[in-house]
Amino acid sequence: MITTDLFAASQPARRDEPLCDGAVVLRGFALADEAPLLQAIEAIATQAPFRHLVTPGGLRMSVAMTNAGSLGWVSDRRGYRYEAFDPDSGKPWPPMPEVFQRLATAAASCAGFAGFVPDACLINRYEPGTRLSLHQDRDERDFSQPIVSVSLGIPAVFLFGGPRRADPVRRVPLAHGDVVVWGDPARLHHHGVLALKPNHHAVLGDARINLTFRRAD
Ligand code: MD3
Ligand code: FE
Repeated sequence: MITTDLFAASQPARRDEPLCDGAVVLRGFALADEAPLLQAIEAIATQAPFRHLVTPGGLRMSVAMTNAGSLGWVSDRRGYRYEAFDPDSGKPWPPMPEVFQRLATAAASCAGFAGFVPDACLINRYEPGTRLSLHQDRDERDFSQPIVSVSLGIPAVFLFGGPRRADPVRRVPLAHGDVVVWGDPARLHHHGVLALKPNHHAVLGDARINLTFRRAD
């Protein structure tokens, strides 16, 4: 069919990798928006600097975090929750940039979750040696809403388990520009990130930045 051939000739090949029912890796999906994404992250970090949160148990997280959107994820001795105000400044979190929102909605739609409108973007910054131990994301109101993650900078090995903590864990390498959509029934699967190896990225330096888009409220 002519229209199919023209489309194939004009678009870079999409290599979507389903991980399981509900979860799909969209390789390189964010590359087209690289420059505006990085510019937006820089602007957010100027208003709401990356910081190391403390877990309810009193441990300093090795991942540095900030947020954009009407709600931001925070952790302290009192617990994990979403807050409308940055506890460090008392000001609202920086608004969700348009390029963030558009990318998250488009990725979710590619994965079969039409109409996803995130109200929170948690921004995680990793350096070599930083890890994120196995956990579930359950501070959001509606688990039928997916989470969209965007990886930027140096590569990481993502750990993807199952609904129970003891379920076997797969290792999924994630590179600059990769986007993953995690929806029902993978939404409550355990996941984490292995300690990053020493590495360098031409644009981001010795760092990985991960955006996770959520519908918190
Ligand atoms: C699978 N972040 O912020 S993103 C987190 O790379 C978090 O910074 C990791 O886990 C990172 O909570 C992984 C991928 C991710 C996010 C949410 C999920 C995977 C998920 C929710 C359910 C299942
Ligand atoms: Fe998570």
